[in-house]
Amino acid sequence: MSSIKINLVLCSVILCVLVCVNTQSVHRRFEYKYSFKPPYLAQKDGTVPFWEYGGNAIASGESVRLAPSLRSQKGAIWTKQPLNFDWWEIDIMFKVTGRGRIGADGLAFWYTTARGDYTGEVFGSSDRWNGLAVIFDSFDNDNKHNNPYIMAVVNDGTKVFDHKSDGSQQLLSGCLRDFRNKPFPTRARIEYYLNTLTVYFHNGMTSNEADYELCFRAENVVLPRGGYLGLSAATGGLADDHDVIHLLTTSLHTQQQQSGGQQMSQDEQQKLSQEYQEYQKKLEQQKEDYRKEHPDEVRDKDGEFDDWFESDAQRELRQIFQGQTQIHDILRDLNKKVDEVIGKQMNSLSMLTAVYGHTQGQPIQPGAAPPAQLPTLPIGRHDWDALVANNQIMINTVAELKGFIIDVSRKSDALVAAQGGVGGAAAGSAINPQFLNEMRDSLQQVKATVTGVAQRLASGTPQAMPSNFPACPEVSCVSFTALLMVVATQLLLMMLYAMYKERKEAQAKKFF
Ligand SMILES: [Ca+2]
Ligand SMILES: [Ca+2]
Repeated sequence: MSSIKINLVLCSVILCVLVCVNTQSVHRRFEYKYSFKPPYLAQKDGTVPFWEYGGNAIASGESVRLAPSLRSQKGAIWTKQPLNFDWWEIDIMFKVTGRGRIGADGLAFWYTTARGDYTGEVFGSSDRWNGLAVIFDSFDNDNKHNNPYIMAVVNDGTKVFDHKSDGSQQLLSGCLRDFRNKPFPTRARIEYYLNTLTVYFHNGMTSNEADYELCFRAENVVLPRGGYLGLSAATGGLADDHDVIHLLTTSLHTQQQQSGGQQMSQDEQQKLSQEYQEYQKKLEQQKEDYRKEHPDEVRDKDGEFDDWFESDAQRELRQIFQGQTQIHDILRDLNKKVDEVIGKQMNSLSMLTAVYGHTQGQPIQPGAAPPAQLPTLPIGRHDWDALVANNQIMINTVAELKGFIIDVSRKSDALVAAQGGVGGAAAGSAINPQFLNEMRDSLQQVKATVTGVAQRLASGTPQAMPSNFPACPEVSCVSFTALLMVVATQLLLMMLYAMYKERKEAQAKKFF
């Protein structure tokens, strides 16, 4: 027995060590040479340090517009150097915006062995790529109502991307997410570590950095080493603006890689830091030059308060979204708490049932709480009765509520019917049941009178009267058909009058 225990303890210790090693072994390093971000994203001459762009792409200090919202535009941006590390995490902040309810074509992130075209066929880049594409496809080419869609497509340089089916037969994995026209920039985090590719997505509905959700995770993904990073976008008949605000690359290293790498690259690190400082100096120099050349704008630049102001509409929108975010957080907390309360209630209920069964002398079921704990519960017969009585009261109240709701529903139905009548007074539904009853009574009376008259006519016709005698004795000189016609005319007049009256009343009611 003791040997088994020792084995168990040993196993758990080994597991713990393994987990600890696994989680602690990731070393992260920000790679500025494979990143861009505002401010001063593009330099004064329009270049982006360590990157090259082309096609219809335009870089500004704040973002890179890969493709503007004009028809048939294509553009891309690529790193100058291939990656010198195997595992990485890339965070892309982007905005796809357009005035249309649907947009096109989309944006793509690339990790490929060679830099692609600036005006290629696949979202602005080359087809038959060797490596990975993470595509944000806005337009639904196959009309399956499954776009905007985010997908990863791995290619070995031989496959041609199938636009007609939106790549649905070629994708590695993907998720349906709307990334167009969001209040805040949308974000994607693409992680490739130990041959596992994971894509997280931030839907841009909040400004909270932690609101990433998993789009997909794919294991055993083999990508070629030393690829170039790129971003591209394209428009078609429909067009969106495709703006990338930042691309931040972090290299991921295992423990062994880290120790080996550090020994190896002392010189290289020095060289890199020197290069970085030179770049910083160059930037400072450029800023200084700018100040000298534009003395009027210096005061503004010193303050840089222009960006701090916002219009009323912007403020309102921001406040609405902040409020929504708060509501969302509170609801999430509430949900958690309600779950806890329900769990506790279920526990108490099962315990109560056990106690009740015990006091009634019934055997406690095997699944219930252990009997050893029962006497410690401070619930007596009296409490139990009170609980049952309370329950009964609640049931009665619910029944009353139900009755009340049915009553209200019936009344509202009647009201709706009456409203319908007001809308179309000529319709038969405008006549209320009371009026119909009155009509029926008067019709009955008329019918009775007519029958009486007919009987009298039938019985009162004297046999003595010859058939050729004009049928106009002292009793009545009006024929039966004429009488019926008069009655019918009268009825018609009555009905018309009643309908007119109804309509007037309904119109009067409208103003209450
Ligand atoms: Ca498409
Ligand atoms: Ca589709």
